[in-house]
Amino acid sequence: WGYSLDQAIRSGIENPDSAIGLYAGDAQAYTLFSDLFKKVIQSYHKSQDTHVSDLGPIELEDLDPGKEYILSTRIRTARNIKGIPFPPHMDDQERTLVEKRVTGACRHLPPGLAGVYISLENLDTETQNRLRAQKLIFPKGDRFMEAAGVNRGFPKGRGTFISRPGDPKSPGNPIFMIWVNEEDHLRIISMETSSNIARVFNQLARGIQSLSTSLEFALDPLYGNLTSCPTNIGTGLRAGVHIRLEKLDKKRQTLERIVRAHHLQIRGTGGEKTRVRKAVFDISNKHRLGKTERQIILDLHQGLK
Ligand code: ADP
Ligand code: CIR
Repeated sequence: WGYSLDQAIRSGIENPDSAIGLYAGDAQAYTLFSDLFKKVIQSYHKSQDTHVSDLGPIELEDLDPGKEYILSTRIRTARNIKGIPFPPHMDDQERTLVEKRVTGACRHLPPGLAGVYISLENLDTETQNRLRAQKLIFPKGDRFMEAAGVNRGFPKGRGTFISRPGDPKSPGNPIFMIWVNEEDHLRIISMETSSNIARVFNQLARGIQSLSTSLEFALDPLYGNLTSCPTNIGTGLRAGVHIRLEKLDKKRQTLERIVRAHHLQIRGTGGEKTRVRKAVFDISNKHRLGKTERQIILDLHQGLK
């Protein structure tokens, strides 16, 4: 589909401080440039296992019902629609097509997940700021995504499907949403202001299962779900919490040791490549391939505990 090796490595070339620096503009990139991709995948996911999925319901104790440490839980996965180039290589028409397909599929979501689609085009600044503060919409991507071509035409053809625009009365204020045409065609997200990881995961799994019956996703027999960034293949799952750790904030080496031992990763309070503010860490699983979704959630729960 005309996506070249030069394009695949451009973000890393332009940003020598990249952690990965490699992007796939379509599903074929994974096979055409497999010599390079398989090395990056092996080195990041530490796995040569074939992708296996388990989205069955999970039961787990709530780690911190009193919200002493854990402020919120967010679990997301990434999907791309089969037959359409991925965000680094898609054009305006393809973005509109993805929007149509996703909003069409959302009409078949189970009643608890039904909601509205908010296009990022023509949003006034005040609404934009409010939705961004609630983490419901996404900003234009950073310099890594810019160099990869993901930001072309932003905000045209981008938006968020939101299940319930923040009902402050429901426990944990659960939200189910889909970011459309951010770094992948779909980022399917479940979150709430609680540490009830099982509830957040079960809601996400219901959403994924429903969407999978209406949309055909780009899937590889070995690598599972294919994504723009090779760190997101497999389950595509990033399950994490915002956790305030004031004491460990002063003992970063100890925190990093614990996190590494449980195959977790630390991100900043505002997301990837941001700073940790007021000792609020984003702690989530690092590997997305080689373990089922269920195993990733159980390992996260154990590590946080
Ligand atoms: P992604 O998870 O999509 O790979 P980021 O790390 O940039 O990308 O996170 C996306 C957004 O989600 C950021 O605004 C980040 O602050 C927010 N976020 C991540 N984890 C949580 C959480 N547990 N609670 C609330 N917001 C979160
Ligand atoms: C980079 O290479 O730094 C960016 N493209 C992001 C890669 C994925 N994030 C990560 O490993 N933390």
